Amino acid sequence: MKCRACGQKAVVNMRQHKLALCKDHFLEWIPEQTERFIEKYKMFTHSEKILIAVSGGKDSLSLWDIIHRLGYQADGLYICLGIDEGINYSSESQRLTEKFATGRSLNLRVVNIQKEYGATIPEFSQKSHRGRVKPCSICGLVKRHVMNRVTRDMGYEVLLTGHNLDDEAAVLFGNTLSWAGEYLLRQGPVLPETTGLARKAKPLFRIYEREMLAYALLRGIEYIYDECPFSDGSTSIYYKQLLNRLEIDRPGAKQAFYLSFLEARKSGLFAERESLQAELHLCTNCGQPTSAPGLCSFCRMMSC
Ligand code: Q46
Ligand code: ZN
Ligand code: ZN
Repeated sequence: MKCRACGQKAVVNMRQHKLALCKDHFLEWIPEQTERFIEKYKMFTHSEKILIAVSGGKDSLSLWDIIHRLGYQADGLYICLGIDEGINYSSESQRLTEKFATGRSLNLRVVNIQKEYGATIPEFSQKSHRGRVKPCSICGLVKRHVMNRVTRDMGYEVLLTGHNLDDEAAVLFGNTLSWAGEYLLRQGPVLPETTGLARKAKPLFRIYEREMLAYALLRGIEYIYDECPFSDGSTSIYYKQLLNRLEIDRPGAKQAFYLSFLEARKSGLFAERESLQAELHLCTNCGQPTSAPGLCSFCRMMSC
């Protein structure tokens, strides 16, 4: 297989684009594509202050690398969840994130959940569910709260996350299986700022996971190979596997599934629902939005 741009040996073949590229051209192509999507979906501009949520994994560190190469002003936010599970998951991912930032002279903010809120994520989960279920719902709640708080309070205009196309397609697949209208309405590459909530964008949402993996490896980015130990057996991994099976027979199926959803929504698939959108209230303690008056779920959990 030859690189379409220069005829040298290709290292990546993207069947969904009918495009094979050599290392150098692939490493140029990914930031070019990302820039194109940032502009097309009006995610943010060069004059805005950007915060990137980084976990130490391949997607978020590669995103920071790309955004930096494209000349945007972006700081990183690492949230230490206090997950150990015998593999030092949090401390190792923090070490790699700090190494990445230091090596490129980038500004990294670190929020340690245990230091700031008195317990690690597994400990919070133990308290609320007595360890019966995985800590993921609590973890998601805490991460969303902290990311939004830091973005707003530190004067950033937009928060970026490293979700790739496989992540987005798997979430969409789950939401479609249960026709979760509220979630389908909110899923997209850019969530505009609303009262109490910062703007969010996912610049990698059109890039396949395997390409992000190739990017991280070819750029020599040191990231944490282990997934969070609590992600084992998760439904999102199962949905990703199902979609990948579909992709083998029909290259581009994952991408078409997600993009045709965005198109359908744009042409009014959920128009009626949108006008009925539930009224949001602001939490009386932290000021972030909540569906019921009074405290938001994060502040309720903290007050227990
Ligand atoms: S939610 Fe669950 Fe993830 Fe939190 S506890 Fe780990 S797997 S990190 S995206
Ligand atoms: Zn080439
Ligand atoms: Zn609150």
